[in-house]
Amino acid sequence: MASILILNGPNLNLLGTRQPEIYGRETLDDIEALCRAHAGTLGLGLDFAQSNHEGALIDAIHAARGRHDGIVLNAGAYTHTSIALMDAISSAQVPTVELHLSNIHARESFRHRSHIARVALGVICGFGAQGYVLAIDALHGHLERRG
Ligand code: CA2
Repeated sequence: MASILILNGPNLNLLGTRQPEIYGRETLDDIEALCRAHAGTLGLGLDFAQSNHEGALIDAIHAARGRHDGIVLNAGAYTHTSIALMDAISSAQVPTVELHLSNIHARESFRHRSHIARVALGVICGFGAQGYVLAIDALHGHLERRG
């Protein structure tokens, strides 16, 4: 059974408590349940994690090599700043879909740049919690085609 890792970065543990107009009303637990239900329908194994610490996210990406077939990464604000996360993804060589709840291109200019996009399979943003489902589908399609 193929297995994927859904990895969430800083402050995403606060989802559902503030700024619902930007990030939606779902909590991260709601999103995990959505992802588990969807992965189940596709026959995919799934691990779901969140950390506020850049190093812990890097460790999780390294650990995904050999354990997971793909990663859905919402790196939060580290998306816009972290070359270390970008290097972790390219060295782990695990296909990674970059994901954001909000449309980062419709927001402040500092959110327009992504270091992750450079090494990602593709990028999904602006569809709220449903974006996680879209990202799982994208990764699943990629893994199926790759065989
Ligand atoms: O839209 C996304 O998913 C982001 O990755 C979310 C990050 C932001 O820095 C990125 O530019 C885009 C921020 C996550 C903060 O989440 C909060 C949730 C509720 C209350 C406060 C922050």
